[in-house]
Amino acid sequence: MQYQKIAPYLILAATVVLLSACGRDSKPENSFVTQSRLGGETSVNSQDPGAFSFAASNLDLASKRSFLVGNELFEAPWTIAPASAELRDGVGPLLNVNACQTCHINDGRGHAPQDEHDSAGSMLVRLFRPPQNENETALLLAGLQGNFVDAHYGGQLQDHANPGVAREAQIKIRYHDETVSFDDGFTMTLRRPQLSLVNLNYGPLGENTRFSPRIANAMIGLGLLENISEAHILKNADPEDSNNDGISGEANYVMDVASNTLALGRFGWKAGQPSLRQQSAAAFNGDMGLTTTLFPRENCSDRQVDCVGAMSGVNVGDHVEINDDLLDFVEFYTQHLAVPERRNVEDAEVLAGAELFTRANCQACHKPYFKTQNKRALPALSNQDIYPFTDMLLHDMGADLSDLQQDGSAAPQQETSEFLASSREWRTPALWGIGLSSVVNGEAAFLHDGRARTPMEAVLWHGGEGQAARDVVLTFTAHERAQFEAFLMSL
Ligand code: HEC
Ligand code: HEC
Ligand SMILES: [Ca+2]
Ligand SMILES: [Ca+2]
Ligand SMILES: [Ca+2]
Repeated sequence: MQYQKIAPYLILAATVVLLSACGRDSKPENSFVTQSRLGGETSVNSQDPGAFSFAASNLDLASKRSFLVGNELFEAPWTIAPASAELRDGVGPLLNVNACQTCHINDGRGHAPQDEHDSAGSMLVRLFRPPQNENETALLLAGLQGNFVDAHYGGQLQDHANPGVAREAQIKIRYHDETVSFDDGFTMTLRRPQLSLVNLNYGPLGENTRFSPRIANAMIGLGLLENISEAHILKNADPEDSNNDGISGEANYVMDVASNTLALGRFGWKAGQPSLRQQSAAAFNGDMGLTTTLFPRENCSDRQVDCVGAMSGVNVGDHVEINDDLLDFVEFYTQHLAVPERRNVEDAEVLAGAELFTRANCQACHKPYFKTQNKRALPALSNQDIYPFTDMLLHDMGADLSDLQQDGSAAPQQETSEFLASSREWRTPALWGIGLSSVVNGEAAFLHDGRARTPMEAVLWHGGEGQAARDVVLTFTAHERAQFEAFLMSL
């Protein structure tokens, strides 16, 4: 009797020993196929609409309290100055919205307007222009200037303003349907966006001003990405494509405002920000009209007189609207949102889908595995085996995804950039949590401008260095497409 009870365990133990002995699954970098804890020990088990809002599960209690303070600052709206809640005032005069969470919906991604009548509530439009003379070109080449911006409207379009100040304009997006055919004849309809700004309140845009529309990213696992060593990221860079695989990941180097030096870019769709602190301070400034020690000037251009003259929420004793203590909490919050665990990792269809992901060479850019470095100040984020599915590098994704011709014009347009990222280059986005995106935000959209309604649509827009992977996907049969999507939705 005893024997019967013990035997299955013996067999199981023997199998485990055998499996780990054969090597393949024992190394963390090879085990992404059945790995469910994508964020290492930070991972949480949830598939609810709140799945992206948890603190890293390995945070200690005191740190969880800091996280909650940061969460409050991320979620609650800021008010117009002067207000009684004086630590929380100073929003505007120009802004997109008055809370971080309005764009990062439920700590998840944003979306693009559904049609030309819908508002752009969780996205923004950056405004770039090409350099106009040799001096400006030299500044770009030296990395001293990330880009040049519109003379009247600055580097970002704010579509809201406080009373008494005119908003800059409204964002309108129209879509044109396009059909893509798989090799077996199955077709899918993609929507190509065409962007225009209407009701421009500060005169016409500069003749060469180009639009770079961007939806808000999901907030999960960002502190882990910040804690991958620069050396590990650069190991995958291959700017000249010396291994001849058609893929030439490149690092962005961007201005670190606090130290006034160039640093590896990690955040934003073009890796234009070096750290979560600077990205958050830039969001306070550009998206909400709130000043910090990193960005102490309101986001008004010199020609926006009402904006320059409006009252700000500078508190007695401070020179800025958000002091460093508050910024510390927001930084801590953005570092410590947990990554949800994968679902159905042992499901046969999902396992087959993982094979197809590898067959299409998606992992050439969407790198499954990194180990984070050891940072004493950030114990929860240290030494973690993580599976983000990004290389954190820039790739040329082709003309369809370029910042040029966004207005639908056919005339050739001069190149724009964000530091080293050209109009066609984007940082590989992490894929962890992607299968829960629409649970968290019912309108979740994909790619930098939210044109894709599903992860599969996002894949079908891959051009440039991503074209070969997309072309493999077009050969998939109906059953393979289902397996491939099952794998993506398991992430
Ligand atoms: C108007 C919408 C909007 C608001 C409000 C907003 N964000 Fe964002 N957020 C974005 C967009 C769009 C991006 C991508 C930016 C880019 O590519 O340049 C982004 C990117 C980020 C990232 C980097 C994510 C990544 O994966 O690289 C962080 C961190 C972030 N935002 C934090 C904040 C914080 C903190 C606040 C509030 C202070 C905030 N955001 C408010 C739209 C917004
Ligand atoms: C050459 C590098 C490269 C390859 C290969 C590649 N991708 Fe991407 N992927 C990117 C980049 C860069 C983006 C962002 C493009 C943009 O936003 O315009 C992206 C975006 C995505 C998105 C949307 C993510 C989001 O947050 O909106 C998905 C899903 C995706 N890729 C899946 C895949 C799959 C599946 C494959 C294999 C068939 C693949 N990719 C192959 C670089 C690559
Ligand atoms: Ca302000
Ligand atoms: Ca502006
Ligand atoms: Ca290469």
